[in-house]
Amino acid sequence: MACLSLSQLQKFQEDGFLVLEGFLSADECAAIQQRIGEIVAEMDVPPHCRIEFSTQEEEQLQAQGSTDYFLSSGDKIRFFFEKGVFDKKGNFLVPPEKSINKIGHALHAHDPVFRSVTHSPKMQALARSLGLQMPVVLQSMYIFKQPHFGGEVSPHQDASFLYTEPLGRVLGMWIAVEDATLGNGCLWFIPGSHTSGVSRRMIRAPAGSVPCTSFLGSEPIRDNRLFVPTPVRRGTLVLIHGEVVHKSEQNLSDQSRQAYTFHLMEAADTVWSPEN
Ligand code: AKG
Repeated sequence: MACLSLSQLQKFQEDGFLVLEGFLSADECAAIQQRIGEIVAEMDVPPHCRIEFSTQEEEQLQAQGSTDYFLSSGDKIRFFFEKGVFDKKGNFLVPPEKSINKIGHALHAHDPVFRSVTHSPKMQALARSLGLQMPVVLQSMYIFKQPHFGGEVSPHQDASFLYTEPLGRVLGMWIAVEDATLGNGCLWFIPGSHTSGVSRRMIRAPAGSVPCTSFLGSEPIRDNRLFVPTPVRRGTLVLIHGEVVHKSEQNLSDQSRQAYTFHLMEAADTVWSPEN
């Protein structure tokens, strides 16, 4: 199952994404959720969420703190929150475990459960069958898509943030840890949208500059009718080409839609942009 058939490989090349049902068992998903519960129970709330701000200057400092926290999270396990879950003093307005948007970006490096999922023999077999020779893990995330208010992820291409030369070297492995449905914010794709480059690139500004990032180019307004919903059962792995356009909608249902995702890069003959 971890080895792709010729027709699966062709489908991935045509569409820019591929659904692999039953990649993880229910027990493997339950072990991931248990570990996430432990990590959340030990969570430290980041200082920029605790700052009480009243002037515009303080508000700016808080925004700066939150961007720094994000940009320096590549080798850490850090917590990112939904909007409106803290009061002005940084106290939770909802139970802490319901406040998190995602955890990133190095669960695969620091946590034994996520390390073993990311580097499992079946994941390695899958990477081999995709023809990867020197796969490196760029980042990992646990996405909560909380019931009732889990935020939308607007249409994007992953290579806008994980840019390489040449393009076509980045691959997302997205695993549904819970059922992902039309109601709770499943992924949507524009099939075949991975073949015409990237429309925008996020560029990191030199250290100390404000703002810390900017975009080259812009995300075009996409025709919503081109998006195809991809509801999947718990344990399904969705392969995501680095340039395929995808999104997910806000979760207004009463079911969460948790997912573990990480990105691989083929390192052979690839330049990872230092501006990422
Ligand atoms: C990604 O992993 O690139 C995504 O866009 C994930 C979006 C989601 O899980 O809702």
